[in-house]
Amino acid sequence: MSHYKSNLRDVEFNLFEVFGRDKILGTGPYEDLDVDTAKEILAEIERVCREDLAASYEDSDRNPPVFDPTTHTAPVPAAFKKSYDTWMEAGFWSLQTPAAIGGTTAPQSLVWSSAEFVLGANAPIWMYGAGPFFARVVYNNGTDRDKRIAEIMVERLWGATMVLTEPDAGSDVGAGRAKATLNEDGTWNITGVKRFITSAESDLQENIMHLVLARPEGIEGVGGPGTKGLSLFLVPKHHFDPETGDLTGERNGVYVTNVEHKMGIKVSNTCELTFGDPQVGGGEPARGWLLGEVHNGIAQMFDVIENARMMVGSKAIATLSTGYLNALEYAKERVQGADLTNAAKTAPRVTITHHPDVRRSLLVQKSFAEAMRALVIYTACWQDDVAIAGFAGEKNELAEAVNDLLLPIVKGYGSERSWTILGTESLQTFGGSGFLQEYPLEQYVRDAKIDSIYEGTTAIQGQDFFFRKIVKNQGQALGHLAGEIKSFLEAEGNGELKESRALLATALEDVNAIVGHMFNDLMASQEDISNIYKVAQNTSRLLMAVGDVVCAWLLLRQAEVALDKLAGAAPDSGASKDKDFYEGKVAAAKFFAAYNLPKISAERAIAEAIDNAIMELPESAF
Ligand code: ST9
Ligand code: FAD
Repeated sequence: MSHYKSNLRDVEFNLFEVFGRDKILGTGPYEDLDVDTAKEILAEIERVCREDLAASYEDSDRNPPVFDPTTHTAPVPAAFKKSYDTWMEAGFWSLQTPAAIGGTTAPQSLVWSSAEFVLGANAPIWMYGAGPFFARVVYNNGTDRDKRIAEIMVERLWGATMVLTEPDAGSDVGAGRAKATLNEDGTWNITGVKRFITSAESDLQENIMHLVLARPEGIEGVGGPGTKGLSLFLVPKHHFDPETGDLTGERNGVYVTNVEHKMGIKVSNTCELTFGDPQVGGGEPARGWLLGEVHNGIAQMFDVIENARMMVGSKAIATLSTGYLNALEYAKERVQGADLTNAAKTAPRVTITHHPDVRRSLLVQKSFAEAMRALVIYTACWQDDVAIAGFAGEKNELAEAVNDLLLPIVKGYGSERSWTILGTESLQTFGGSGFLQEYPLEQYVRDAKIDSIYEGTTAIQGQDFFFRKIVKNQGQALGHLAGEIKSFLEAEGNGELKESRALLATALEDVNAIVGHMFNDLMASQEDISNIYKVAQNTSRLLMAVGDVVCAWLLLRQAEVALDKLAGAAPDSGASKDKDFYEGKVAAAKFFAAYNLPKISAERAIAEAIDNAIMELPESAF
């Protein structure tokens, strides 16, 4: 039986009943895709994930790859390889690969909806299989030479990596010391040691293309300090014929010199990668090409990072959803204790779903999982708008900015809420059994913890959210989002949601006040720079508070749709068939608003009372 429990019904509800994706299919860039085909794609991906990809999830954890330092290899377990091959042969990777290099044009809302199934069933398959997605960045930023390399990466389904981190350069990417020197033939030699590089070694592909940030040396005007002095190089594991893609048989001097032993996602090789060390491998130089022949590495790498941040948030949220559905199944079967209303010693024992605290816990899980699924798909809808404008030869700056604003919420808020709730609620629902390897929960918790760390820790997401996505953007995207929520509140809604809407209105006011307070502290830092510490004490708080508000709003939007369906008001009402589903939607929205939104007033009070006491405390007093 599969560990993976999906929620295809809710994915379709979001796409076609809430966010109106049917309206963009059959037109513009998506002319060749209709609703029925989109639904078939979703259903088939869901099946493959539940049956084939999930099959190796547990085995990959119990029998992780073993690094051989003599050969610099770390082959993956056979069961995982089988799942990986099934996924790549199914060809759905093409949905996120440009048509110009062998992909298919599909809306990002469909891509990220289906990604949930892969990321929930066996996320490392998505990561090892991301080569064609990386090819998109190579293609979009590349010269003709690079565009051909991108084609080869897709044709031959090579692996690819993003190579930023070094022992002394984690969050602070700009501290990276790896160097690049120009050769006479226009290629570059890379030297240095990178660490924590995902998918840098396996036996899954014939070649791996590393996208490496390094600092050019000896060229005037480039290679200065910080992130802006970094350039992006394409560095293959094996050299190849740039016309045909055939391997030349020559090894490039980039070797994996360690694979980390980790808490979770053990099958996803996390590698130390050594470039151009004469003592390592055959001592060959590590040769590569400068992407696009321009020194614009950090901006190019952010094309990868933005996509990977969306992926990491989606991975966490997908794990919470399957965690919840496993917990729900268990709770419906586990008999323990009597109903609280029957105090007799001989009272019949009931399933734990009869206990108020278990119901509370299940609704915490359901409401967050469904709210954050909506958050992912809503964000992807803005990406659809960006693509639709691009197809028409235009630029939709608002859609770009709102997508940018939402990304740290998907990544930072999504991962924090998911990993916490998986531990405190989903695993907890199983009691002692949750602690056992017999059930998938303990692996889910271990596998999801990384999501709040890599691709920028939550602290980094909070700073990105406030300083870049709000201040640098002059509040335009946030203003637009707040405006959408306000319009929702002002529109005549279903009376049943009156109290929830009132809670949302107060919470929106509270986050506006937190933002205002942070702006004041920021202004005050021009007079006294230490005020910037106050701002930075509130950045993660703001990220989480806005996440709660957006999620509450999305759930209430869903509840409005559900109430319409239940009342049979909408012409295509499926009320009787889906009664439980829609009632669950209304209940989740009301619950989320009642249990979370009042806390934002307390967060506001905390934010407004921030002083610099913690910064003045001597380190020795900690
Ligand atoms: C990692 C990998 O952790 C984990 C999992 C890997 C799985 C891989 C496989 C799957 C992924 C598939 C991906 C496929 C890709 C395909 C795509 C297409 C479909 N947004 O503020 P400044 C830029 S990897 C955009 O001064 P500092 C911008 O150019 C390791 N751009 O920063 C800016 O210039 P300007 C992950 C942004 O103080 C420039 O950077 N590591 C953004 O110099 C400088 O900005 C991390 O994530 C943004 N949000 O540096 C590091 N932000 O302003 C975390 C910056 O002129 N640390 N830029 O526009 C940070 O993010 C830091 O804030 C910092 C600070 C390094 C940016
Ligand atoms: P640090 O940056 O040292 O952070 C330590 C703590 O300090 C954190 O809590 C952090 O939030 C906090 N902190 C640091 N700076 C600040 C600040 N300015 N303000 C507030 N708080 C701060 N990297 C790649 O390049 N490619 C990969 O494929 C890749 N895959 C990974 C896979 C795994 C399993 C792991 C564990 C890591 C991977 N990484 C990868 C690296 C990952 O992106 C970094 O670990 C992450 O960005 C944090 O860097 P760090 O570990 O050096 O922690």
